[in-house]
Amino acid sequence: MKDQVNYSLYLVTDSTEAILGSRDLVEVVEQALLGGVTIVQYRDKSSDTGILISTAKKLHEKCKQHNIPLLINDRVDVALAVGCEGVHLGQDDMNISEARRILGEDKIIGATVSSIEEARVAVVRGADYLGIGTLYATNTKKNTKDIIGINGIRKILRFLDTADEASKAVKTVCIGGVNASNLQRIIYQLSAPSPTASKPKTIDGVAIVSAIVGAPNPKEASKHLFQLLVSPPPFKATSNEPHFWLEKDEDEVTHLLAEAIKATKAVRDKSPLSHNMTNLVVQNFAANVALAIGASPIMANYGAEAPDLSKLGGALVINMGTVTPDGLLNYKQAIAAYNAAGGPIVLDPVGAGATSVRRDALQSLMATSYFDVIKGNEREILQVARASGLTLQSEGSGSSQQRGVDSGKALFSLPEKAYVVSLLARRERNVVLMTGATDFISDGTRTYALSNGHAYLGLITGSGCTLGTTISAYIAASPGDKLLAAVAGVLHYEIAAEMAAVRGDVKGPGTFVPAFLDELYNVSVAVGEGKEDWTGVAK
Ligand code: 3NM
Ligand code: MG
Repeated sequence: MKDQVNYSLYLVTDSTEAILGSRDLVEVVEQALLGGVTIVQYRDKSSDTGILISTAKKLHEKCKQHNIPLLINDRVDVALAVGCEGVHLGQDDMNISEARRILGEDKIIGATVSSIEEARVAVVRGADYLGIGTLYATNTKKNTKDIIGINGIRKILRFLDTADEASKAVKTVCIGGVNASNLQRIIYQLSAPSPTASKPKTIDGVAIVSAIVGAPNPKEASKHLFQLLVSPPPFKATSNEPHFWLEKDEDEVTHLLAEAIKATKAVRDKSPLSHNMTNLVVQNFAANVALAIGASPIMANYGAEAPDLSKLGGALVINMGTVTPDGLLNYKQAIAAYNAAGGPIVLDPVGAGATSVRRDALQSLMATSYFDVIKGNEREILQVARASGLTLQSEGSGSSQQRGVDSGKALFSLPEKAYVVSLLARRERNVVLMTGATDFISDGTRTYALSNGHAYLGLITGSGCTLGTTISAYIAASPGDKLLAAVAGVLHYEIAAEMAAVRGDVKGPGTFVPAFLDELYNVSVAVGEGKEDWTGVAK
């Protein structure tokens, strides 16, 4: 019985004026049950014992009608009086072992945990499930101990996964700030395949207060949340069979190039919108690059425009090149719109390691967003890896402090780079591109090394940024396999650079820029119109 409990949409009640208002709690819970919540916790921190028991009895009646377990927050005595299915205990409540002695093996006992140590202790003491939080800051509970974010929850899940059998078996829900706008992303990010476990521990559910109890219509709200829970998120990446590190497998190269040609044609045929929220330095160049490859650019840094723009079938580029507090809010507004519409987003964390402001901005964006592609140079990607909570054993000899936005000296060997990129992509469930003389790109299962391009790209401004623009157009035009689309974008861009660099009229970086725009355009026309392919020039 106990192991059949469905924790997926876990309602925690609240009887305060701020959330419940003047409504009747029993009525609200009944609506939520009709909407599809799968388990209910009665949480009332202020009522007298008599009221707690009489309300709990009414709630238990309703829950039984729907065959849904009812748990009582904190009060083992109330649970006993009512005969409901169990209790939920905070860190300051009765010890789990004592509650177990009183309630017996059949009752459900859950525990609030916010750290690995608390999780370990709760499992040892016999908790059936863990409520892990606080995920995000919430108005519902102001005195929460720690805001641990997605990474904090991941760490606890990973710990449980690698500990004993009881830890592997314990159920988990996350709590704090979960609502319809972030539920799918939270589940998606907490369900990433693990590098070590073949069937990694994932979150079993989300615990929610205000998004249900405080909703104008708790039944519709629960129904909507349940629907989101069981549907794939709009931004879901296509998952493919694992491939292995590509050295020079001829078949694989032929396949990649054939796909790249299709993707180049698709950009030309569809002329997708490339919505750039980018820095002052590259706006003009990025727009020209987008036009040259056949895409349709818009430079729109105002987040309020994004809800409309996100519906046009294009992709968004977030380029942190000139981040400001205002800019960060605009990014977040735009990211929320594209994540909701399923429009792909490319994150270009320009100079992410350079200042604490940029490190914090990256951290904050990573914690609240899904990015389909993250591209950057070695130091930027290392900063992203840190923001994602990856601990890298060896970070080479150099310091990770970045000067300016140039790429600096290499920190990792080539196989290490490939490994970092694949680890990060697997963790974020997206595509990660680390640029350099050799580019590494991975979706966590397939990792490619590409070595096209020309040294002139390192001598002009915006070559990294406009590669992000190029990739955005490619994934907008070919969303089915984002890795192949991004690879195609890289190939188009870098092969055009090679062709430009050897032109007779190119004498240096200055003359390279217009020649590069010409060749981006020429590749697009030649491949897009099927006149020739460029497989011959790919290395
Ligand atoms: N416990 P909402 S956060 C009851 O972190 C509770 O342990 C938390 O409310 C914890 O879904 C929380 O409205 C409130 O954000 C969650
Ligand atoms: Mg408590």
